[in-house]
Formats: sequence, structure tokens, C-alpha cells
Amino acid sequence: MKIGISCYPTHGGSGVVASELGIQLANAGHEIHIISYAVPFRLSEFHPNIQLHEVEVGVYPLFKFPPYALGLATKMAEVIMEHKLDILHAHYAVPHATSAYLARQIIAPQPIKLITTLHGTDITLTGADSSFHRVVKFSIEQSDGVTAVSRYLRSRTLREFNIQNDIEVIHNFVDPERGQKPSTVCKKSKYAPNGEFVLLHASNFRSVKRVPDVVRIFAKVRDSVPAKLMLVGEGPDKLLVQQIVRELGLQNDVFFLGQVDFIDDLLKCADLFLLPSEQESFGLAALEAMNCNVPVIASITGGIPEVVEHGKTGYLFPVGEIALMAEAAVELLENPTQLLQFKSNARKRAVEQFGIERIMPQWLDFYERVMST
Ligand code: GMT
Repeated sequence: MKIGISCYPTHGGSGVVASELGIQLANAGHEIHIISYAVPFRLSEFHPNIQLHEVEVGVYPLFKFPPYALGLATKMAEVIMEHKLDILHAHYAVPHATSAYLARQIIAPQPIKLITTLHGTDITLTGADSSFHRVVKFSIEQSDGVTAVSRYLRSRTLREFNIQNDIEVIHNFVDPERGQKPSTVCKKSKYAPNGEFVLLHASNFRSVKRVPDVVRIFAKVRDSVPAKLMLVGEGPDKLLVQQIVRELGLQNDVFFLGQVDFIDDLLKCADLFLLPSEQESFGLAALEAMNCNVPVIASITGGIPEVVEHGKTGYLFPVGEIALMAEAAVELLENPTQLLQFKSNARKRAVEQFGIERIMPQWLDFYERVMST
């Protein structure tokens, strides 16, 4: 098949999923065309079956806001026509699904199937915003196939947008091989020279991730067991988090590692992953941790319970329950046999339930069904 994939290129779950899906499809021999405003960070390596098409948006003094959705629709139409695409797959509804609809109108009567994958904040935050709600509903309903990354996101979308067409759940996936490769960059002794436990959090530091909670959980853990914290990512809350670290006197125990493209190398240094988010439609970061043998302490919210099994691969508590999260972390770290068991459960669940071998056939089957409609 000739498949166009449109996504955000920035460090975020939807761009990761779109890129990894593109790579897997390209490995299987399909011709992949990535349409975005920059090279998605996981696609920086050359692949003979992947072509990148950069979206340009003209700047004009009249525009207060550059009309990205229109530049994107134009580029999509060009790529569909020039490369005779079979499918255009939009990751994250706003504005990719809307631009895809527009592109289909532009190229008519040339046929193209449109698929939209909903990732989370396109439904729960941006899509729910009254300025976008109608256009998101319309774009979803105009798609030939729609997927959501969790059962939670599917039912929330159907309910809040009163969607008439069906939405298929296809969970995010991981490459089991990557979880197994030994780390080439992370030397645990560099961060934890006295054998301290290492806790890790990775995100885009938006308020929905509650990174201040991560630091407060860590402070409590460190009161009971020797531990260090690795914080991976950049984003709006970083200054606030740095301030909290200073206020709690944790400067020597918390490492700000900035943005990292492949987090597996760092995860291999970690004993626990913290994800105390306000909302999380899936929690790809948690799954990537589990793939590297790292159990997860997280909020019981959104799609996280579909990924992390409470009491087996980690622990889940209501949003904001810092004390309970810290208590569970300490209990696990102080019990080496149980910690080992959780590590192996986490890896097993990631591979068996969310490995490429299980999820890719679901994508291929979905594409084939959409093509035959
Ligand atoms: O979490 C973010 O802020 C990024 C966002 C995105 O769209 O890039 O992530 C969403 O999609 C990921 C991939 O499907 C999911 O694993 C995340 O749970 C989801 N984030 C939220 O729902 C907050």
C-alpha cells in the first residue's frame, strides 16, 4: 500500500506512535509518506521506503495566526496526487483530520481513504475546547476509519462528541527488541554512585503531567530509602519544577536530562517510573518503561489501567495521592524479591500485550478493512 501519515514532529506520544507505525509499515514493504512541518524526531534515520514531505506555511502581514491547517491540506493534496496514495492516516485530530478531509475534497474524484487516530488531548483538551468541538466531530465523522489508543478514549469520544461512526481500539505498541538491548549511554553509577535506587519520569512537562507531584513523591521516597530522580523532557512547567527541587533541597538528587529521542537507554538505569498525570488516554511513556523492565507508579486515570496492572506491574492511585504513591514506591523498593517480580511482570505484559507482533497485525487488518469499504 501507499500510505500517507500526518503527525506532529515534536516530542509527544502521537508523533512517536505515528513514526513507529510508519517504520514498521515501511519494514513490511509498504511505501510511506510522512507529512509534517518538520522531520519527526524518531524518523531522523534514512529508510528506503519512507519519504518526508515538509509542510510550508506562507507568512503574510494580514495573518495574525499562520494558517497551518491550509498549508497542510495543500501539501496532503499534492502528495496524494503525485504519489497516488491509497490511504491518508491523520494522527491527532486537530488539525490533521480536518486538513485530510479538505485534501480529499481538493483531489476529488481521485479516491483516497482517510483514517484518523485519536490520541488523547485532541479529544480531552483541544478537541473539547468549544472553538474546535464541531470541526473535530465533523472531521472524525468524515473519516473512513477511526481508531483510539484505548477503550477509555473510545468511549469518551463517542459520549462527548456523540459520534455516529464506529471507533476501533488499537493500543499503542513497543518494540520488544529495544527493551532488551543493553544501554549504551546510561551508566547507573554515574547518577547513583552509592547504589541508590533510580526513579525516572519523562514527559513534555505540561500541567496535565503533574511533574511537581513527581518531585514531591520522590522527596518522600528519599526520606525512607536512598534514591535519585531522573527527569527527562522539556516544557512549560520546567521552571516551576526546578524551583520546587530547590525549595525541597533536592538539587543533588534530581537530574534534569532535557529532551531525549530514545528513552530506552535511560530507562535501563531506572528502578521505577513515575506517571502521576491528571489525564492520560494511554500512557505510552509507561509502556516504554515496562518494555525496559521498569514497573510504574501512576494515577488511576484514563487509559492507564489498560496498560499498568495494579499490584502486578506497578501501582495505581487516584490523581494527587502523593503520599500513597510514595508509600507504594518505598514498599516495592524495600522488598527486592517483589521488585524483581514486578520488573519481570512489567516486561512480560509489555511484550505479550503491546509488542509489535501483537499490535501490527491489528493495524494491517484495519487498513485492509478500510480499503475494502
Ligand atoms: O501526553 C501528551 O501531552 C502528548 C500527547 C500527544 O498527542 O502527543 O500524548 C497523548 O498520546 C499518546 C500516544 O497515543 C498517549 O500515550 C498519551 O497518553 C496521550 N496524552 C494524554 O492523554 C495526556
